[in-house]
Amino acid sequence: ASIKPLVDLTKADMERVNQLILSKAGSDVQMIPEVAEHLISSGGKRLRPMLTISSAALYGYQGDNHIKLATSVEFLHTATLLHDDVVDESDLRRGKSTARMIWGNQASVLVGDFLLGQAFRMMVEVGSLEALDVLSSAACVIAEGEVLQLSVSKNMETTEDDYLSVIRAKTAALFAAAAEVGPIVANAGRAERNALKSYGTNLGLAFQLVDDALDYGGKAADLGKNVGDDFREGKITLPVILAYRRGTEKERAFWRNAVEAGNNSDENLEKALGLITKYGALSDTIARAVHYGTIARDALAPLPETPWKSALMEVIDFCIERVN
Ligand code: 2DE
Ligand code: MG
Ligand code: MG
Ligand code: MG
Repeated sequence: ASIKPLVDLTKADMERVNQLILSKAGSDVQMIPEVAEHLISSGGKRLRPMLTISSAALYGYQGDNHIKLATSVEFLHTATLLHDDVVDESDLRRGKSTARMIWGNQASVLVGDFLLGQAFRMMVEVGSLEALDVLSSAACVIAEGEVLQLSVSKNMETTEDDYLSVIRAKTAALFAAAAEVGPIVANAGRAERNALKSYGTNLGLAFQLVDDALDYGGKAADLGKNVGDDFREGKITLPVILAYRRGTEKERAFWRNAVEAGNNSDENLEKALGLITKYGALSDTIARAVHYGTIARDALAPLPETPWKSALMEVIDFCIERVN
């Protein structure tokens, strides 16, 4: 599966989005475009703004407002990444040094704040209070998800439900909002909005489940991020929850020592990976991604058969099969 059909269908609109991204990242304060463009031009997939463009097109939208909303969505996303790499103390993203490694944590947080502000200004330009409501709510929910994640970090008693609440908030909320503002701007009905919202939510859950599997099972060269970052951080993701639950008493003691007491050496990462493999925790994590992918597919099923719909369907499998 590929995102090529979606890329091809959204090409003309995404060129306009990219123009707007560059212009709205501009500032007389030189450091702002410098830091912003480092991340913006680093070869991200632009998946979220493509969801906005396509979900508007799906309902026959003809105007220009979807361009601004898609740009807002990408700015929200970029702001969260700048902040995320500070919170996670990450060194690598998209195969490059993170902004915080080059310009420092302070610049990363502050440029993220600038982009967040610009995102909201564009939403106001669009003038849809409903779109503003959906996207501003998503921003709050994302932050809530990150704080919830922080509050359960290094806690091996974290449940699968806790984990799902975290990823629903920190990742799926933005996918959902990106997909829901399309029908909003196109003046589609409530049922259509809910269909796209459900598609976005479940696609986002699948996306993060795969992200969390790749953090253990991926290759740094594909990922553009370091493998094992989640382990080193004491982040409790589904692969860890499953391996811990299925482990022997001795193995469970290993997890508590490694994660709760922070004994996260490379040797312990290897051992963790061994246990995750032993208990099939990565393939079960991917199986959960497939499960949410099916729900995303069902959400789109009632829509008329168009190239847009099949492109969005294919994105589900792409997100599940992706290696970066
Ligand atoms: C990705 O998780 C989650 C991203 C949300 C980050 C949001 C923050 C709050 P990962 P990767 C930090 C900021 C909120 C705003 C600006 C509204 O697994 O593996 O850490 O790509 O992602 O580092
Ligand atoms: Mg991170
Ligand atoms: Mg994070
Ligand atoms: Mg991750």
